[in-house]
This record gives sequence, C-alpha cells and structure tokens, in this order.
Amino acid sequence: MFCIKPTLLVFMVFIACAYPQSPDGYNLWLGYDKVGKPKLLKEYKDLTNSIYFEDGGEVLKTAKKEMVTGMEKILGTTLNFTEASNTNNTFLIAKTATLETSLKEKMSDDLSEVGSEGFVLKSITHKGKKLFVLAANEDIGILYGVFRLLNLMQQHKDLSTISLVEYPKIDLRMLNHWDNLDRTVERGYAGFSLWNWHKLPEYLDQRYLDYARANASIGINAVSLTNVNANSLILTPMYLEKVSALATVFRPYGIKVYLTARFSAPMEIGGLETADPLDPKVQQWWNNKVNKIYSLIPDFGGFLVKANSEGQPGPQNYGRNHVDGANMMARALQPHNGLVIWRAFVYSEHDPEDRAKQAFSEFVPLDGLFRDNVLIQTKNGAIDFQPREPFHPMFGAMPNTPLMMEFQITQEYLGFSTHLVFLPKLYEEVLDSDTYSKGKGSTVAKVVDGSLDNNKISGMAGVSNIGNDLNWTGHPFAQANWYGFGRLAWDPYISAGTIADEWLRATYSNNPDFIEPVKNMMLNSREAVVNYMNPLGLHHIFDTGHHYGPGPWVHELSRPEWNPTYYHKADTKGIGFNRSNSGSNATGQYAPEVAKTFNDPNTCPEEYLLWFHHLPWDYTLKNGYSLWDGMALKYEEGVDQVEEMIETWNNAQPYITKEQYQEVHMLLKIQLKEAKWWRNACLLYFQTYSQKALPKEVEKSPKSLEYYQSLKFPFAPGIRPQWD
Ligand code: BDP
Repeated sequence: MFCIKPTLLVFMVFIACAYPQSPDGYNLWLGYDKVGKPKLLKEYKDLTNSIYFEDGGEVLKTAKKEMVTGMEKILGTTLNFTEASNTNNTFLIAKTATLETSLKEKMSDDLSEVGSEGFVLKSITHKGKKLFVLAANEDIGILYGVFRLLNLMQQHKDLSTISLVEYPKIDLRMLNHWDNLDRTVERGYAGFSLWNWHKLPEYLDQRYLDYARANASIGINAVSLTNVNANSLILTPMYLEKVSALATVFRPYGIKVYLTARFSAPMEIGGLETADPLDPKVQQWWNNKVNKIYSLIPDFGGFLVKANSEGQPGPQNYGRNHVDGANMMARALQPHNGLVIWRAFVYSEHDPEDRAKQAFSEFVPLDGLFRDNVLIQTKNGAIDFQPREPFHPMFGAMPNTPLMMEFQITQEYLGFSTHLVFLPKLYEEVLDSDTYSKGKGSTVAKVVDGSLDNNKISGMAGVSNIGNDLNWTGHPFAQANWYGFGRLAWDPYISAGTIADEWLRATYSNNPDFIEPVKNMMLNSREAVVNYMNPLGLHHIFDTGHHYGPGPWVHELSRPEWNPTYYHKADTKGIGFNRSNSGSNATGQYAPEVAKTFNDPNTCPEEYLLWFHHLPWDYTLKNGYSLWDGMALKYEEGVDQVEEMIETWNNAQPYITKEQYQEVHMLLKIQLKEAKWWRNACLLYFQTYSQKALPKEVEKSPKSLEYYQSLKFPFAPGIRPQWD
C-alpha cells in the first residue's frame, strides 16, 4: 500500500499553504493565503473575534469589503461584526469623531499626528480588556489602515503588541501611464493599455477595480491616464465621459484622475488660431474646458503637462516661458482645487549646452514664480531614467517651488519586462542622496517630501509598468517595482530591503529559507544591470529609438544628443563625458560640497566616474585595475551576477509552484543572454578605441562587432512611430 509518512505530510501541507492563491500573478501582492501556523492563527482570530466597523460612505464601505475579502482568506473563517460597538468587541474600527471619549483621549496624540490620510493601529488595554483599534481622522485613513493590517497579517507579524502610527509623508502619490488612445503604451512592456476606450463608458472591466484596489493597498492616490506625449482628443466630451466612468470606479479607493493636457489643444480641438498662454481667448478656452471637466468629474485632479520637450508644443512656441504656460492652466484649475504638474524634462537640439544642464538652466531662474497649485515634475536624474544617474541638480536648487519626483517604473532602460531588476534600490539611492542645499543632510527625500523647504504640497510620480498582461507587469518581479514605488511614495525613508521583504512575503512565501536568498537576489539585481549595461557612470548607450540592447556605436541621428557617442565620447585616448569644471561644468549646478566631490576623479564616486570625467584608458581605478580592465571586469561581473540569480532561483524551487519557477527561470535565461550581448557588444566596440586585450577573467565574444551592429529590431515593444 502507498503510504505517506506523517512528517512528509506535514511538510507537503506546509508547502501547499505557502503557495499564493493565484499562481498566474493576477492577484499581485493581494493573494491572502491562509495562515498556516496554528498559534499565530489563534492570535489573529482572538484579535478579530468580535468586530465593530463604523458604517459610512463609499470609502468606508470599500474598506470594510476589503477587510472581509482579505481577512476571511487569511483566517479561513467568516468575520463576526456587531451592529453597534459594545464591550465584547475585540476589534474596533472607527473614525476619531465617533470614538468614545475615553478612547479618543487615549489616542489623541497619535491621531493628531496622522492628518487626513493616516491611521493608528494599536493593541491597547481598555476598560481592563485587550482591544485592537484601527482609528483615523478620515475615511481614507481607515482604508489605508485596513490594507496595512492585511499586509502585516500576510507577513505573519505579531499583532498582539502592535502600535503603529502611520501617515503618508508625500501628498501626491501618483502613477503616470504613458497610454495612448489606441491602447498602445509608450515604453510599455506588459501588453496593451488597461483602458479600453472603445468600450468605455458603459463597459467597466473588472480590471479597473482590481487596479484601484492594488493602488490603494500601497497608498497611491492619483493616476494620470494618458501619455505625456498627449493627444488633445482626450479633452473632448466623448472621451471625458469615458474618463469620468473610470474616475467613478477609482473614487471609492481614494484615487483621483489626472489627464495629460496637450498645450495646443485650444487650436486642435477648440478651433482657436493660437495657443498663446497670454491670449485671453486661450485662457478662457482652458477655463471653460476645466469647468466642463469638473462638471463631469467633481474631484478631478488636474493636468500633467509635457511642454516644449521632444517636439511637444508649449509656451515657448509663442515666445513665452514655462511660468506663463503653467500658470495659465493653474488659473483655470485653481477654483476647483486642481493641480498642474508641469514636467521639467526639457532639452533642445538647438542648444549646444550639455543636455544634462539644460533643464536646470531653464527652470531654476523661474523658482518662486509658479502659482501655488503648480508642481514641477523632475526626473530623478538630469538625462533620462538611466540604470544609474547622479541625482538631478534641480533637487535642492528651487526652494520656493514644490519639485515632484518622477521615477520610471517601466524598464525602458533596464531590460524591459524581461530583466529582473528591483528598482527600489535605484529609488532609494536617489532619495538618500545629499543635495547639501541647506547643509549636510539635505537629502533628495527631504526636498521631495517638502520638509526641507516647508513646501505646501509634495508629490512623487512613477511612470507605470502596467499593461493588460495577465500578471499586469510582464515580469512577475516587476510587480515588486509597482509595489515598491507605492511604498516609497508613502514613505521615502523605508529601505529597499524592507520593501523586498514585505513584497516577497505577501506575494510568494513567508519561509525564511526562501525569503533570504531571493531577497538578496532582488537587492543585488539593480547593480547587476548597471554592471552589464552601463558600468562606471556610462549612460545612454542604448540602441536607437526602442532602446532595446546596446548601441554605443550609434552616431548618425539628426539630433546630436540622441546619439550614444555624445554620451560616452570614447576615443583612442579614453572614455567619458567631462562634466567637471574643466569640461561642461554640469558639476557647477550642484551645491559646492557636492560639486567638489564630483569635480575630482579621485573623490568622485566610481559609479559616476565616466558621467563626470573623460579619463585615459590606463587611468588607475581604486581597486588598482586600469580603467579598461576595470570596465571589462564590471561587464563580466554583471553577467556573473545573472548566473548567480539563476542559481538562486533554482534553489527556490521547493517553495514555489512549478509554474512560478518556470516563468521566472525562462525570463532569467533571456536576461543572461542579453547581459552577455551587452558585455560582448560594448567591449568589442570600446576595444576599437582602447586597442587593449581583455583581462583573462572576461569571456571572449563568440560573435564579431559587425554582427552585433547588424542586429535590427523593428518590432521591439514600447515604441511609438515617431521614434523610428
Ligand atoms: C524618454 C522616452 C520617451 C518619453 C520621454 C519623456 O524615451 O518615450 O516620451 O522620455 O519622459 O525617456 O517625456
């Protein structure tokens, strides 16, 4: 007879419980597995034995629904709610206004700290009994508190002594979708756009709701639906009705909708002859348009604008500046409390100045001139979402203007959705950078959350990596980047390690034998991609247009700063862009302490070396290797790191399903192939200048440079026709 040993049975049950509900990835980090540990389960059941959940509007109702959905799965039992609060309640969920006086007094310090969106989650002793309390000043705080509680349970945290006082450090926590009206997604690698414009407004896809749930669970409270390379049609009545339908789905989750506004819309859809921001007819057109939007969407967030950047129309077409343009829209939005998010991603082909300096030169003189409801959205670095960039010098340089951080979650320059790269490491590095604008400790995080300069409003945006792929983000691990962005927008001081830990537990398993190695793999993955793509401060050496794979040799594009050769400047003497005070002096845009460090190759952190310096091939690196050898070894290290990732994932097999293993394994194989492609192509190309042999540790390329240069990818994903 076939018989399973009891110990094996226990082991099998344990493994089965470790599987998330839906191995296809659709549930994201909201899979809510039943807690397998009996003691912990009992603790959770005791805490939630008798629940009073305050009744209220749609956000509170949503919070209650989410609690039921999540907790019933986690506990494997139905929840017991009481109509009114009573002394037998073990768990009380209520807003400050309805708390009984003695409880209110007990919690008043905490509640005064958490503002309108925060919450207090505490296990206290009340009238001689243990009471678990979730309290907040507003409905939305309760919703966030419910999601955090579920998340803590998913992580199997002990709640019996919990005392959590939480509130978002940043006001606007926003996703920017670069989705076109034809459902293609610029720089999107996870399928087509979620927004089915054709079927809206009548047909509301379940995904809209699941998308809102996921966002709210990590505190995202704003979404811009459309591409920054905007189409004016989105502002026409037909599309606004569709937008309104989406806003209605998102509202119960505390999410406001924003749209990208094309600056020339008054001409394209309004029949005006100009879009000059100082023309009263133009101002009136925007006022009317905005009024119409608010009549359909009373809580509309505002406009996100890309103007005079990469060919987009803007105020400069009429001899005006960014202040004129942004303030015109701000005037229209102000009566409705709407915001203008004006992007600082500008550079011009007619401006011979180093591209890295141009945004600063254009915007810093305008500090303090924007209206109160304008935020300037600034990419994390001065070029463009590279695998590594020093922080943008505008951070810290505009104390009288709220600077909103723009990170890219979609992996345009980080291997699309085929490479496993945990981006919170990148975000953390930027946020922790010290601008020195008000002395030591003036970190980018403090600029962005507004605490350094006492800004009235603050924001962080992430360019979304979401599409209609079954698992939302293409790569299962790219979900962690969406999750991590949300967590950092809520609190820019949380560590990448904490985020990885939380996400792994909520998504895969709580088993420490799984968590530790996989977490390390995630935390090292960003450095791996830097090593095999852009080590030592190299940047923008991607193939043209689609940015898929290496193209350091590209030099014939019409705009000089679109050519990789502009950025690496390799020649027989050496490599790198001299942005020091002996070169373009981009370093001069930083505070003197930072500039000093960057100016000298001996003090410049080596990860930024070739960003700021053009150095001879035999320049000696800190580890004693020549620049050429050191660079080649970095490329090799990147490839080796991917090999290690594959090994780590192989060892993780016992803790995940076969499908989960297989999916990431196949993707890692592609990543390895492409890491080798990067190493081989870049080293062969740079070798034509260095004329030096590769160090023996570096694997030789099986193919020639001509082969790599001949590769063409006309159908690489994420591109829009005008970038061809
Ligand atoms: C670049 C992208 C381009 C975007 C642009 C932007 O290649 O598709 O339109 O950024 O941020 O990175 O506006």
